[in-house]
Amino acid sequence: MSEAERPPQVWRNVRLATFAPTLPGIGAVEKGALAIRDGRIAFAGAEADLPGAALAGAETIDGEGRWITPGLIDCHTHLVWAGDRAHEFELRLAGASYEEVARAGGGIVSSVAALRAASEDDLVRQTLPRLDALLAEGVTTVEVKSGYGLDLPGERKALRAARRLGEVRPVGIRTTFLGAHALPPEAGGDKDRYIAEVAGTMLPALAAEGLVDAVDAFCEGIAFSPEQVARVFDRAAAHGLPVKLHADQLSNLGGAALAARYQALSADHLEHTDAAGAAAMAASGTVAVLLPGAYYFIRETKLPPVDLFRRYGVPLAVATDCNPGTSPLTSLLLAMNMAATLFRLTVDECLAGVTREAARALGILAEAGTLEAGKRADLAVWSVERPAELVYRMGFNPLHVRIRAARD
Ligand code: DI6
Ligand code: FE
Repeated sequence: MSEAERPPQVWRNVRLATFAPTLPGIGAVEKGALAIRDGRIAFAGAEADLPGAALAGAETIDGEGRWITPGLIDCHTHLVWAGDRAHEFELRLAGASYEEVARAGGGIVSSVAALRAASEDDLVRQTLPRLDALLAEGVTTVEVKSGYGLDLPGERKALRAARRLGEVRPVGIRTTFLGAHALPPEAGGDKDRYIAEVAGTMLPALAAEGLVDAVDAFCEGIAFSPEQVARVFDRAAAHGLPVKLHADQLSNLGGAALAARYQALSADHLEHTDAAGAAAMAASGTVAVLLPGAYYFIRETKLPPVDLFRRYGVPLAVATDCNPGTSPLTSLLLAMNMAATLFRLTVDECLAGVTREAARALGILAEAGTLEAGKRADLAVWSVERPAELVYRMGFNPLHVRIRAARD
């Protein structure tokens, strides 16, 4: 039985955090009900308003006052990788910086060697425990970036493995091509030539194979310049693909403004973004994806300018950045706690940041991210008294049940 063939369900006696744009804050509905039919939300609102038709032929469930949120969305991960970087972690504990490890041939490039040596099956197998950890906390959609292949076969293998995750687990997978992540060792230091290959060969080939939902790049001194990123983005635009950017993580190269110039869905990290960058993002509707796991793990001290983002009205999302080098984090609940504690996001901002705003950052808000009739029935049901508990606790998982009722 496919998920969509399940009988209709009605949850009564629940509280809803709908995140509907018409309601303030988290869009709370106390004394709520939620109906699912054909894998879609048929009704989400006050139980008193539940139409009789929603009950026809439906299984009725007493939610016992539990809270229902949209299924959580992890909108920035590098989930598919091989091996681990625990040794590098030890080097950094002994005093080496992330940049020093990268310059010494460690870092991203060591994950490239491991990924190239792994088979597609291997990649799926090694990634599943990480995916399962996310799903166990109510995640129903995960963005997965490539960027550890850095050649056409490697990037293809990673993106195919990512897509397969969505076949073996009930989860939505959005794939992002991140060929411009790092310079592969065989490039001999020639960044321009490698970028020409990313933009001219890899991107068109992978897009033609239907493996790419969005295109990302790492704009940084240790990675690629704004001009090089722009060449990749121009090609993405020519293929009608939306872009995202690792921007202003370790220094300010004007990444946020660059992303905004290309109407990027999101600019991510942003610790070093300035007022001009925030203003540009607001004007283009680009979401600021905050990644407190990486901030914590590399002991960054520069805080992302959350107040600036608020002042200019930049939407805020929160994600794990799950990757082997700077954020081996497989808990979106903990990412919310870190965003609150380290970045001083409010509880409502954290919760919206892993639901509605994360959907916006992936360009899937019409389908997911809020509890509104017509959207996919991607839900998380929580055994909590108040939604703040999802942000406040550390290492505790109050998920009652996760529902992923329809395919993308
Ligand atoms: N920024 C990051 O934090 C990760 N990638 C990126 O562009 C790091 C990836 C890694 O070190 O493996
Ligand atoms: Fe990242």
